[in-house]
Amino acid sequence: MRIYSQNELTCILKHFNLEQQDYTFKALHIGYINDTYLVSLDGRSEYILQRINHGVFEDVDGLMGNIDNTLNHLISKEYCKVELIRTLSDKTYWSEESGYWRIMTYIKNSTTHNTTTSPEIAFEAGKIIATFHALLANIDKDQYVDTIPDFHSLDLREEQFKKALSTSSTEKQEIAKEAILFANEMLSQLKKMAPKVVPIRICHNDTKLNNILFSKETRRALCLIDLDTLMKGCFHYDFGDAIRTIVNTAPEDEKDLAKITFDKELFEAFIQGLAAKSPFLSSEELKALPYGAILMPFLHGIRALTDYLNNNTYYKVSYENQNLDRCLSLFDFTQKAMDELEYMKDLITAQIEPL
Ligand code: GN1
Ligand code: MG
Repeated sequence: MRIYSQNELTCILKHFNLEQQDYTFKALHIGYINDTYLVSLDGRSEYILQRINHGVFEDVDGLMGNIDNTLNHLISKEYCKVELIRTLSDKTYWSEESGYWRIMTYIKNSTTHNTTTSPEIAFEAGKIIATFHALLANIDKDQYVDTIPDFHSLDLREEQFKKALSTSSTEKQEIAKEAILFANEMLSQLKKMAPKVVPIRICHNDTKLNNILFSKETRRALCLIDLDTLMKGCFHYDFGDAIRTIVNTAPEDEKDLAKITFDKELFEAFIQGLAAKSPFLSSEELKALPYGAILMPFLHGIRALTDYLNNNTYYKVSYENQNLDRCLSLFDFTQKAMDELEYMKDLITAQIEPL
């Protein structure tokens, strides 16, 4: 990540409709895609400034339109409002040679969790995801652009994986031998398991635990952040991304696979959080949830493996083999979720009422 100077960032802020003061900027090394800065005034955090990764998100205008439209619908006393600061010419982002920039309000006294062992946090996560989906249930889907077409398509990820296999070094393939074997086996299993009819919704499409803001005071979940992948999708995508980061108490790139867990207490708390809202999922969607809990860690694992084989061209990595470590850890959780398929089915049927 190229770190922009205080001066450069101050110049960018001048294009936005906010009081021009002596802000300070701190680079936050979060996420694998965008560059994020915390903007503070007199030691108080005020805004989040981001440089959008245009290599990954080609249609920035469409992406910002999706976010703007969604924020107008995420209004409820059970959901904390995040606002986009517009530019002086009333646009939702500023673009110049250095890239595409946007600013959002910072929610005071908020925090995120990379991992958790707390059933209370798992419950809150389930509840806020349910609230988010209930608020967006009747939104006009045609207004949305696909910010990354086929983002969670298994076929696309398989194709990219096969292409990477055909061009990568034999040395890398040897190092990743077991992961490649597992990927091929799971691809054929998941194809057989895929649900036939699942309704399309507007989904967040990246509901990992650290994309949920929590209040430091009340410990309640406040809202979802990182809205770049808001677009059409199936609820089981958002379910699976939450499960892979909540029910597994270890981080996504954990090297010690013995630490990867499928923690049933956390799973149950998350399900109870979903069930705490009035029913919003159809019976087809409920049936697809266990599949989502296996699909999503696998999809992220195969994407990380593909990027490892491609010499780390997509994700930012902090060390050479990070993508391989992420893959192995995500594949390990995939297998652990697979082993709990029947348990998940029974619990979901017992706890969540369909629409
Ligand atoms: C990427 O940069 P970040 O963490 O928001 C990725 C997600 C993954 C995530 C972690 C556009 O998101 O799909 O869940 O890494 N986003 C994109 O694995 O590829
Ligand atoms: Mg993201």
